[in-house]
Amino acid sequence: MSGRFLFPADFVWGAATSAYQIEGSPLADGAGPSIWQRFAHTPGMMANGDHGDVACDHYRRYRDDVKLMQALGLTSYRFSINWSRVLPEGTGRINPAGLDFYSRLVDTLLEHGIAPNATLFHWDLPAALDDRGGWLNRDSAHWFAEYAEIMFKALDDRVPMWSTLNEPWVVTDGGYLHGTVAPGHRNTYEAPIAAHNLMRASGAAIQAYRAVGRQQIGVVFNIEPKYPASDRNEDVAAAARAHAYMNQQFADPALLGSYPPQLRECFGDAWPAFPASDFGLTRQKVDFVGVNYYTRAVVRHDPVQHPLRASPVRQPNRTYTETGWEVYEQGLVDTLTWFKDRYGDLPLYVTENGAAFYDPPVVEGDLLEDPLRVDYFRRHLKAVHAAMRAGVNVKGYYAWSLLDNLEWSLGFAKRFGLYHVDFATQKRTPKASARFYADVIASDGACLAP
Ligand code: GBH
Repeated sequence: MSGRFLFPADFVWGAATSAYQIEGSPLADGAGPSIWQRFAHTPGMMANGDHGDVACDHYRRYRDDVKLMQALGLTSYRFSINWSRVLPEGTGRINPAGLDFYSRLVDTLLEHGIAPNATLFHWDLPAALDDRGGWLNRDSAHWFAEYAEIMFKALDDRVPMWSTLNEPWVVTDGGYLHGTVAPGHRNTYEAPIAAHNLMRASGAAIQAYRAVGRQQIGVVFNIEPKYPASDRNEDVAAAARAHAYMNQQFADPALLGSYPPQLRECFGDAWPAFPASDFGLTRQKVDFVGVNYYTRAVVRHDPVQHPLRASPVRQPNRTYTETGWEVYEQGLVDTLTWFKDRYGDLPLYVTENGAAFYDPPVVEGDLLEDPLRVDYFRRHLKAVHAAMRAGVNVKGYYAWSLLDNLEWSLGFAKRFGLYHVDFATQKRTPKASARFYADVIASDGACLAP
């Protein structure tokens, strides 16, 4: 048995989910509606008319789902909290039943030896706050800090790892620039404002944590390396713009206290003059950073694409997943090393990594074979190890996702789960990738060696 792919004994092995994608019962027990509740019930927004009213029914089946986590051997579980369960109007009045759901989930995880990793915001803003301008309102930083402090006071004695935001880029690019996710706006002027307020909110929540929290807090970014399609100057510059927009627009204000210059160049008039004093708020000491990695992009200059003047180029003879994303594990090595080079030697977690592929029909008693997903996980776990050998401080890995779930506006058809979910019966069936991941965890990665 080669020791080449052995991970340290304290390496965190996890799986991730998010509230609106799995919980169902979005209005149960006094919860208020979120913008995803609203968006998913707006005709035309969701593939196949899908919505999160039931999803994986995790709100009622969470005890069974924790057993599935235990069967994998997970040492940590990353979930998100639906803000409007706890604060139905987003601020002010607390709904004790909503708080209690997360308290029971946390206790159940701990009873099964699984460390809770809680994300405060995975895109489901309370609808009542959207009615007050949502992330375009500068008060959003205070609203978020108020909610965060309530959660810290309720759960920090039992939750060792917190994140403020999941993937703010998706919120602003999809939610404010292109309208593909909630709240569904298409406005070049709004996107940078929402982005800035999200990072002010993250900073305000971290400040609140330093006053009342005792464990670890960080923030989670989606990072996707951008490689130029050729070595021509215009393609190199296009890749740099795409990189600044997706990978630096959020991490730079959080970790360096500034924005990369390409953003002003792309947004022009729509780039606001942000008060210099805001960067003291955005830049807070974090205990770790979470990196969500799925794919890379190869980018060319494309003058008609507003605002980036850049387009992705499809690569011939490569494997693409069912969401159209290239399988490219070297991008994870490059991402982790880039992060360390730019932002310093912070503890990093891969907080999401996974792939949608079509799975064969479930046959009772047979293992559900998903060889492309197994291959995806194998390649990316080796890539994590390669980054660690190159000196990056990666402390854990979370597979996306524990369960097939609501893939946002793409609906239930795109399946990322280690466990297959039959959405008609709620039956969970392990895929071969679940067995593979359990073997990786049980062997500390030794089974990855050829
Ligand atoms: C994550 O977002 C989310 O956190 C999670 O909720 C979601 O279910 C999961 O991933 C799977 O989607 O090739 O030009 O289309 C993913 C963020 C950003 C990753 C866009 C892929 C592809 C760009 N994604 N990116 S493109």
